[in-house]
Amino acid sequence: MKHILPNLPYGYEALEPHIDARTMELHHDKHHASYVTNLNKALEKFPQFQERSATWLLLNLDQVPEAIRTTVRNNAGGHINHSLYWKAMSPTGLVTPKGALAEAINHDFGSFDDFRKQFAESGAKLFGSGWVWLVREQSDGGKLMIVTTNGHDNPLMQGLFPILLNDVWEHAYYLKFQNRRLEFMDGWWSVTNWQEAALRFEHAGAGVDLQKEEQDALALMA
Ligand code: MN3
Repeated sequence: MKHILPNLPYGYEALEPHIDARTMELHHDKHHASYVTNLNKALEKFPQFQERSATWLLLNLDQVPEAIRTTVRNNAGGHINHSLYWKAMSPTGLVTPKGALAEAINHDFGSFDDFRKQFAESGAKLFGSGWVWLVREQSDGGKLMIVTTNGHDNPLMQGLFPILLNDVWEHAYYLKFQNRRLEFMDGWWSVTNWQEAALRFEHAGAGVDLQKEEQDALALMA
């Protein structure tokens, strides 16, 4: 079984002017595609791992042969995170979250504005390449938190379930915004897919075991 590059759920130009078409094209067709290619290539010599999902590989790196462990970490992570990322954006999304997710954001951050401020600050402070996430703790009544990860690590590696993510690697914004990461992040709220975030929030319930977590993650990516 080979890992497959998912199609973008909208056109390259769909998120203009907040994300330009050329950036989307390169980001999906070159960057994400290369993570898929590199992951498949790394697994060529290890057929016993070819049936494993990218999520399983990322969460069981200690079982992955040392010769390909770093490559798998970077590229399985890159594949998973970008698959989530395309779905975390929409040209026609809600501008603000609704329902249970909105209530949880108000409860755990004080207000939606405070959440956005903290999210932006975390993204701005992250040194180098990485991701900023809204996550939910996997405990009963799990609290929402903002975390960042370096490279292509995913919060599931810390037992935190991803609700929403923004890519703050320079390749996500450099063509249009150059060094102005905050400006990119600010415009990104206009294309945030709060419907998808709400769906993931519903799935991030209490006491979820990793196997089910993986199935949920894969189902949401399908
Ligand atoms: Mn990226």
